[in-house]
Amino acid sequence: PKKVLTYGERSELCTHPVTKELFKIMHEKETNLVVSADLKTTKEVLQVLKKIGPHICMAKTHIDIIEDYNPEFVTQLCEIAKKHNFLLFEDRKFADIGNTVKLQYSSGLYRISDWAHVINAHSVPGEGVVKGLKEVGLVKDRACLLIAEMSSLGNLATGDYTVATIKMAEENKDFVVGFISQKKLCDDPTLVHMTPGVKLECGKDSLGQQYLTPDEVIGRRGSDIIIVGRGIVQAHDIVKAAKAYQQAGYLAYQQLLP
Ligand code: S5P
Repeated sequence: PKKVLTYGERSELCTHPVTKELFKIMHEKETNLVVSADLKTTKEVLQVLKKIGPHICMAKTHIDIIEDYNPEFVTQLCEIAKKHNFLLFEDRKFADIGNTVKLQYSSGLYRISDWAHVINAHSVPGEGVVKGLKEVGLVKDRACLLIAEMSSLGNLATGDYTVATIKMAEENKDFVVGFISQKKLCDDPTLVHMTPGVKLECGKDSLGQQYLTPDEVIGRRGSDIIIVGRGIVQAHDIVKAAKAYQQAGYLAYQQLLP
């Protein structure tokens, strides 16, 4: 069996600045937790991130959920991220032709490429989606994750679609740094696997979301990062919840090490 590398070792192997930084943060802060701050006001998002910043390696946003968006919000978001040493991931799930995603990434109200270290894309349009995003992101040292699998019931990102997505990532490693997936999909230690649909107890919601535990995702399925939304942001005590996910995710990782 292959030796499992530490986050520190993987950081050294990475040539992309974003994964190099991400694995370094994971190593130093002892966390493989990404919080999904799916909240409707700038105040709520900032409050949550200020509180749980020490426990996360990255914050995932859905910027288009926010009702009182203003550019000052992004300035504050960047300040908190810097202070607590975590990266920003806008979960935009780009899924159009290259020319359109290029505009969506760089322009409009949100100017995502100005502030998000990481974005993600569906592979369904074909390689043009990556090429378009790359034209904006490469010069800014940004990174992209491809959605190779999904957590939701009955999703179509399976089988040959997943295989073709892995190939698309491997062929665009200057910009694509890994996957949104439900398990480890390839052995390249410089590619990162991030898994949503995580709660301390498995189960589902009423709209097809399916949950796995941190132990299952990191320990058994070999993913690198747990993405947790409602498990943290809807908890009675969000700091306590963030600590619990940080601990569960990190312990599962440590148990894999030689
Ligand atoms: O397959 C996926 C991919 C993503 S990025 N399933 C998901 O749930 N997500 C996102 O992860 C989703 O958009 C949401 O922001 C988060 C999961 O939230 P939770 O509240 O169910 O933990």
